[in-house]
Amino acid sequence: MADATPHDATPHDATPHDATGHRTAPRGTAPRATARRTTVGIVGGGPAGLLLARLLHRAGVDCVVLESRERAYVEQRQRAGILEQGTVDALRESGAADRLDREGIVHEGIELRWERRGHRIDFPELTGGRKVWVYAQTEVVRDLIALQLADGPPLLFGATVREITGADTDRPVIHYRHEGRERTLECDYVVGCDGFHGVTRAAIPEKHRVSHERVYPYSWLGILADVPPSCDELIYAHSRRGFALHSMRSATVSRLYLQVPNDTDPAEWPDERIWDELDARFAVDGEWKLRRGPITSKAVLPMRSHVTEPMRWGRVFLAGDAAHIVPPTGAKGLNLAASDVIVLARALAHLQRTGDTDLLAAYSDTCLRRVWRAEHFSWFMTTTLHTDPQQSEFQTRLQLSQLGRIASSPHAAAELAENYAGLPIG
Ligand code: FAS
Ligand code: PHB
Repeated sequence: MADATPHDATPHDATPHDATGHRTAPRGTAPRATARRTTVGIVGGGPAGLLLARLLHRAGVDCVVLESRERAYVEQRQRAGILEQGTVDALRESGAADRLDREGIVHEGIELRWERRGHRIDFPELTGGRKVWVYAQTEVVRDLIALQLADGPPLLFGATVREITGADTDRPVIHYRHEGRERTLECDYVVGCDGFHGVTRAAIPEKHRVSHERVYPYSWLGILADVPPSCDELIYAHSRRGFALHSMRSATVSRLYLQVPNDTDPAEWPDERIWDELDARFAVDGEWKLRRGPITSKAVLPMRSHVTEPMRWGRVFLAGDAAHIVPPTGAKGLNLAASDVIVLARALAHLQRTGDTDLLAAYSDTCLRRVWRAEHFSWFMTTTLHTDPQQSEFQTRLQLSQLGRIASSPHAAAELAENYAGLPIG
């Protein structure tokens, strides 16, 4: 493998300059000109790229974010809903949590439901105080974009990265198209935060890149509905008809998911059919009732587990979905992206302060330990709670036994609670 230890670099003055060498747009506006050099080039303006930029900016490390989509598109993409303590702490440290602290909903547990019974998992009791926040990824992204456009570092929308060259040199270059022109950004380091379908992963030579993959034999049909949630905390339901999840976005908007076959067309699921099926899957003894309301969005989400190793090659790093994918049953995707960039920002700030590359050299191994823990937990939640149409009665009985064990053993419940609420980072 090429020398993957980044050469010592005393980060240069990377004030972004336009093609004529002048400083780019002053603080407070998105740069009209385009940057040509920076310390850290970040590909992708999703939660990973934006949080990394915020953390680096606060540490005085120059960076530029290149995002292919337009702002409106990035801000409306419906995705994750649960933030772990570590993610919330990082957003607070970077000054991006004001609205989260006003509007986020603190949750201290979840309910598991199966065979018409429910069992609550109490996070603080089982983890020594940890909890989670309900605050949609769309809101996290909105908050980070607003901060970055107001306070820097440069964030370019409509900037599509074509490729990264020089990954194993001390000057990797990002080649991208912006405002109709092919451009380059020379960096000390490049970080691929460009998601599962991005281009940065290809900077790792194929013969040195190992991918681990599992595709699940079912998908999720996710809906948003203008109806108050029928529960105070999330309900994860196992049923022989298939999995269902009751989440939320606010006191007036519910977010629900139900397991469907792969390649399901949302058009096959009119509102009435969705509510009837959810009713059947959430069925429980007692007074509980599922509130219905107008469904404002429907989308089918395939489910896969994926890990690319290593998460670094020379001076190019991968973070978030560019490096790994988890099925959303464990609410880990966004939080794993956040933990990657928290580790990376610490390493780059350490380099800037001390010139020492030891934390950077350890980045991939440090992150992969947590990635594989999250992969296992997401696989466990998915295979315990979903009913594969091909599964045997034996497999169903194993699932029911596991759920019964969690309900009867504080040790089994604590294992779930610790993983769900999030393990310490780094
Ligand atoms: P992202 O994919 O969010 O962002 C990558 C960014 O890079 C995008 O903005 C993209 O436009 C940009 N990009 C790509 N190629 C580029 C290029 N060549 N040049 C420039 N920019 C480029 N997780 C959960 O925890 N719970 C959930 O319920 C959940 N639901 C999900 C539903 C869907 C449909 C998907 C796809 C994911 C879901 N996830 C969920 C996981 C999701 O939240 C991810 O973990 C999270 O978005 C990861 O953030 P990033 O790594 O920043 O990647
Ligand atoms: C969501 O609110 O979108 C959500 C919550 C928990 C999950 C997955 C998605 O496990």
